[in-house]
Amino acid sequence: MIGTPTPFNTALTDTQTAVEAMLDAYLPHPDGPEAVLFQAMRYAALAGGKRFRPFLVCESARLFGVNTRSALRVAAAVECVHTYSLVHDDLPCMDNDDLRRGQLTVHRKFDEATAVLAGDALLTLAFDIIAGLETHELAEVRIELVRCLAAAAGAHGMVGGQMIDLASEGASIDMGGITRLQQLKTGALIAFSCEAGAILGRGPQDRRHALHAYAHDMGLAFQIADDLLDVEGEAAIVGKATGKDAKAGKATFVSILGVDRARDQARMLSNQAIQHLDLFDEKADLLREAARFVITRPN
Ligand code: GRG
Repeated sequence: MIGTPTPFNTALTDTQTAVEAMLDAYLPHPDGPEAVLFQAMRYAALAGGKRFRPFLVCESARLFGVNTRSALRVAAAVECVHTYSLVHDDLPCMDNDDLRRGQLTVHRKFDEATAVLAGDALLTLAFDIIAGLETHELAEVRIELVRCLAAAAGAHGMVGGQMIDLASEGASIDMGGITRLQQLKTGALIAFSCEAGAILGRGPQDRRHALHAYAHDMGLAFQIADDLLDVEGEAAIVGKATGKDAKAGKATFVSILGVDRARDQARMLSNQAIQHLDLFDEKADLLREAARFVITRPN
């Protein structure tokens, strides 16, 4: 999936391995009358995926000298929230998808009720992991992480964005509307992932703001790339059905701007994201690479 071994690809692969080991340790093993729920949680969370948000957590944490175990716990928590959102997004009452990360979606493999419960349990597991003493010795840091993750995932973040997305199907939506929708639906969790390192490392406000600005532009570039993959990508490589946005009559960056302008916009945002990192030294090079990766990724 990742291609030739560049420093960025190697670091992303290392994060994938480490976060998957962490998820494996925290996810319950199928046992007892609720075994199917545990099986579904493991099926969803250990199915691959780029682990891009965990990578952002780990790299932002490295900028502030945070220990690896703390960063990986937050990374695993973010991935639990992201996985829950995908499981629920795929349900028949939402996007009604059969394929995710190259395998059957959770409700198709198990059933709808199990998929709803597995998503719920992944979301709550995330907060259990973050609140644990091993995440940070200071309760105020753990509370800030909980509060910021809740804000990113909830009604004023990802869930709110999903609601706007559902409500705007078939409706006309302009560039401002689609930008806000995507900032909430995809951008908020990406922004939390980038800021989590600064929270863990108690970084100064100017560096936190710089990471926020970086995440803002990169999140939008990530979403435009996703819209382009839906138009141009092959399902076998993307790991999910493509061409869905146009079929559903959904407004996207590509439907509003067209393919060429959307690609230019993604490039511009990726460059702008990199400029926001100017106050960091070469320790931020992998985050600079990440901003390039989001617009060139194959899935
Ligand atoms: C159901 C509460 C709720 C929210 C759903 C994030 C989301 C909101 C839905 C996902 C739908 C989607 C395809 C959004 C586009 C951007 C996105 C989040 C893509 C998937 O993320 P990747 O590419 O996936 O990081 P992997 O599989 O690599 O983890």
